[in-house]
Amino acid sequence: MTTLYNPLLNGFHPDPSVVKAGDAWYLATSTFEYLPGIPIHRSTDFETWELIGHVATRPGQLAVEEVPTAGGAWAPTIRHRDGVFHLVITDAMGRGMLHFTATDAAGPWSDGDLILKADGSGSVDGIDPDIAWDADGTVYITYSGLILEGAEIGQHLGIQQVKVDLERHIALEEPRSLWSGTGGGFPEAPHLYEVDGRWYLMIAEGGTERGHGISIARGDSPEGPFETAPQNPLVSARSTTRPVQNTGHGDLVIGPDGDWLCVLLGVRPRSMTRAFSALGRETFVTPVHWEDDGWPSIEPVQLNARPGTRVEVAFDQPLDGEWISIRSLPGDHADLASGALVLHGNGSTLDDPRPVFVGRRQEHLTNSVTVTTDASAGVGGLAVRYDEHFHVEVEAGQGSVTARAVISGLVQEWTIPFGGGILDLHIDSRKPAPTGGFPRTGDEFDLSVTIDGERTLLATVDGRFLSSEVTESFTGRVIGVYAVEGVVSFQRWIAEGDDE
Ligand code: 6LW
Repeated sequence: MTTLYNPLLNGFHPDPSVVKAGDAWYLATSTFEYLPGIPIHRSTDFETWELIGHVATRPGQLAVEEVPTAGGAWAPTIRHRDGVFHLVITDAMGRGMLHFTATDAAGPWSDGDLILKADGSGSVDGIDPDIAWDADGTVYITYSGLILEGAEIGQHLGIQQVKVDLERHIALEEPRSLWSGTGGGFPEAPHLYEVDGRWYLMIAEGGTERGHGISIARGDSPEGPFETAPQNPLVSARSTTRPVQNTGHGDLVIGPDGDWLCVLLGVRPRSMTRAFSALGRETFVTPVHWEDDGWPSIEPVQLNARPGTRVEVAFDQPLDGEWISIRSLPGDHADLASGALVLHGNGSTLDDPRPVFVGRRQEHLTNSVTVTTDASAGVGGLAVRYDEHFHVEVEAGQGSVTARAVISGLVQEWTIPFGGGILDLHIDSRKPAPTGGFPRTGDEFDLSVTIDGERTLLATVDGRFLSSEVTESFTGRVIGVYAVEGVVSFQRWIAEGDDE
């Protein structure tokens, strides 16, 4: 039973991979269409995690500018060898399967090299690459053989492996199929570990939803053959009422007290049997025990929510690394020269692939954000975004303030007149109002505005529509400011929330 806070990383941080280097642990997670991409968090106690940088901070490292919703940076593996950090990942529907290196996990990281098929005809075709070395220094890339493009898009070839020349970044053979689980759908997230002379192949199977789980097999060689563990799945929340669901996609590491730990993804759904996960897939941790028979057992994930937080930003400093933008870098949009955050609209709205938007992950299930805004010379506001098809916002400019809900093409607006000047925009995510019966949704949004000291509730919107179960997006809620036309300045951001 871990006494560590769980989630380890609040807000959408799926597909975690962890490595120990020196006296610290480093976590890498997925970022999909957002930039900067692939955050690296560091801890010396597995309790407090600090965002120390990102792998993808420069144009060209990932090609997410054009990726479809939830394409982009999927599922990294981070390892450390001979003083060098290695990170492999698939830039899904972008560049392909990539290998990045750095001597400092905080960066700068390399530009990223494509891992080519043996015939050099393009990227090895698959997701969730793992990188491992055997005693001879042979490099194994083991991955999930999901075809992402072409006529066979969506076909799944199971767990695949190639030996790779890491200098030339090319496979040395055609892909070989390995053990691919116990029959669950979507065998993915493979990781190889050599423990006491045996090679263990751990994977996720069952899909990243409620059927998700972790299974393991072992053999005498990194190439297999592998024998499946008798007690698979090692961990899964399927068919349970545990507060952390969808647990899977894990990576193993020896923790601070010398015991093994598994970091993995999970969600915290709320409501009734369907239940909705507003924050998306977060990073959790759970203890691992090696049994006498040489097989590991993994404990069910225990929820141990962190205390609430309050973030206040006056925009008089450079933006910290928690700010992210969509298929573009925050620096492409944020003008901080005046001591406020000024955004220059270009006609793009939140329905478009690259809006003028700068935001932060929603990290708490109950959350309030207020931003002080001057839209006298433009149109823009405060939004909660899941993706282009699912977002809610409070928008000011051109003589009015409008609350808007966009739900997969359905749009509803609530508008009041506004004479111009500075105003506060508010979006609160809160538990649903009691109905006397079972809850029918996970949360509700209150969309409000304060003008000349008077706060007005413009609309209340059901939060279920901005959840991973409804949107089918791999990400999670991101709350941010945006501009559509003209110049909009934001002077103060206050976000506070907790997980009560
Ligand atoms: C990731 C794969 C997965 O590559 O979804 O469902 C993909 N699990 O392991 C994106 O998170």
